[in-house]
Amino acid sequence: MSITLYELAAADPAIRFSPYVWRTRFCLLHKGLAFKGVPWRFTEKDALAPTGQGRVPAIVDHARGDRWVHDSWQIATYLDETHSDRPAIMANDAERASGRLTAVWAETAVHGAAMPLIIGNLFAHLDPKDQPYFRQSREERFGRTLEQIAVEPKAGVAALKNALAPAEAALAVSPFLSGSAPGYADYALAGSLIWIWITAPVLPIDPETAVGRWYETMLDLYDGHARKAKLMR
Ligand SMILES: N[C@@H](CCC(=O)N[C@@H](CS)C(=O)NCC(=O)O)C(=O)O
Repeated sequence: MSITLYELAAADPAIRFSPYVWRTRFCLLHKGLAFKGVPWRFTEKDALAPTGQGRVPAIVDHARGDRWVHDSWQIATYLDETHSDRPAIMANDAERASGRLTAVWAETAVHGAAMPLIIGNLFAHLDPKDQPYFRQSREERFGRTLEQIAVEPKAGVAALKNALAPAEAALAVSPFLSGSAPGYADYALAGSLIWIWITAPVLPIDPETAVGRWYETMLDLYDGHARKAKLMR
């Protein structure tokens, strides 16, 4: 295996649900690099000590002297720079700029809209050793209890659909956010939607929308790689 990928896991280690790790998975598949996912829990900060921080994704590139790289954006640009003999994830400045915009939009607007829908079910499926840490860090971040953040599934799905309006408009006129073929912008939003799809208590994406049709295509990519994800429902 040329790359080890540390990825957030639930109590069930087969459930790998981080949106940022899913972005990295797509980037590794795009590059055609073989990788092995290692389950990691929020509280296992020691395992990431070589990165000097406590978040995943983090990769170890065994073909490049066991080099550690963390952060989904840094990993994407690292893979393009270091494995430049393989297909580019972002071929030029324009693709890097639009890929970055989509990633930051997804992790702010889309994540913010999805949180009330998923937070209860997500918390219930966490490893028990992670639950106190997750509750405390998220309640501090949002200034409310998990129970106060959560909403009924119907309201949550509607808020998510509303937040996805920019992508709905883009995908009504283009097969992919990156144009005629999938690229970083697609991997960024797909990573976020896979996180929501895995953690939501109900099916969160309407299949009869442009986003829904594109999402099915993203699940089919690379031999249906993401379709095999284990869900929390
Ligand atoms: N900017 C980072 C964000 C990574 C991130 O926030 N990862 C979450 C998992 S989804 C994490 O590891 N959180 C650890 C924690 O909250 O302590 C990236 O793009 O990779």
